[in-house]
Amino acid sequence: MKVITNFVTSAAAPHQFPTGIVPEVAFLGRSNVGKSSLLNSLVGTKMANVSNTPGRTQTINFFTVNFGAPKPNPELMLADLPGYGYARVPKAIVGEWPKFIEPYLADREPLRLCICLIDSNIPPQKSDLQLLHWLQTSGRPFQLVGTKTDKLSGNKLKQSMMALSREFGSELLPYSVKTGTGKDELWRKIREAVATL
Ligand SMILES: Nc1nc2c(ncn2[C@@H]2O[C@H](COP(=O)(O)OP(=O)(O)OP(=O)(O)O)[C@@H](O)[C@H]2O)c(=O)[nH]1
Ligand SMILES: [Mg+2]
Repeated sequence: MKVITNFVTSAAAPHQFPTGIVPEVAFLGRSNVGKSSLLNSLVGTKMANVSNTPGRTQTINFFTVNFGAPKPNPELMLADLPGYGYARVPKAIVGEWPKFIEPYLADREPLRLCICLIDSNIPPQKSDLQLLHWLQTSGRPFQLVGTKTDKLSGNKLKQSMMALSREFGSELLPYSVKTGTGKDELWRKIREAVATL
């Protein structure tokens, strides 16, 4: 499947969010979990900035997607969000997070699916549980994804994914941008979520 992507805008406040009715999918997770990398892996080109330094993405960055061929209207919007909860990110950045993330999650009308990224290499984190709880109580559909699965092998990966699924009360889809694991399955979930308007 050919994916055509275009950058739309970077928003640091709700009034800067793009208007329109294109169904939208958001990428959420702690700083450095791999949100921007996963978005790039899905669309097959380097659209979003990736970095070793946590806190790299500080605005909500919007990208349009068309499948197969360019069309007058986008079929899908992807939103790359800033991360939360990374201990080494300066307080100033973490402190800013809720100011525009929470309004985004609470009020964003075209939002169809929240893709919540969880690092498959580390134990469950309180900040992830808090986000999940928030999404569950607000009724936002979400899909958990376990990132960086290439760093673990065999039994270790299986055990870690099972422990995380148990803790979060929802299945995690394994993903690696290095090997491409999970890409087809995640696209299926996205298209499914977008089709049920
Ligand atoms: N081994 C491995 N490394 C990964 C994978 N995905 C991301 N990374 C690395 O993790 C680091 C952070 O990736 P980003 O995509 O910038 O993470 P982010 O969640 O967007 O981070 P913020 O924008 O700071 O919130 C980078 O060094 C990536 O190369 C993966 O599947 N496997
Ligand atoms: Mg990022």
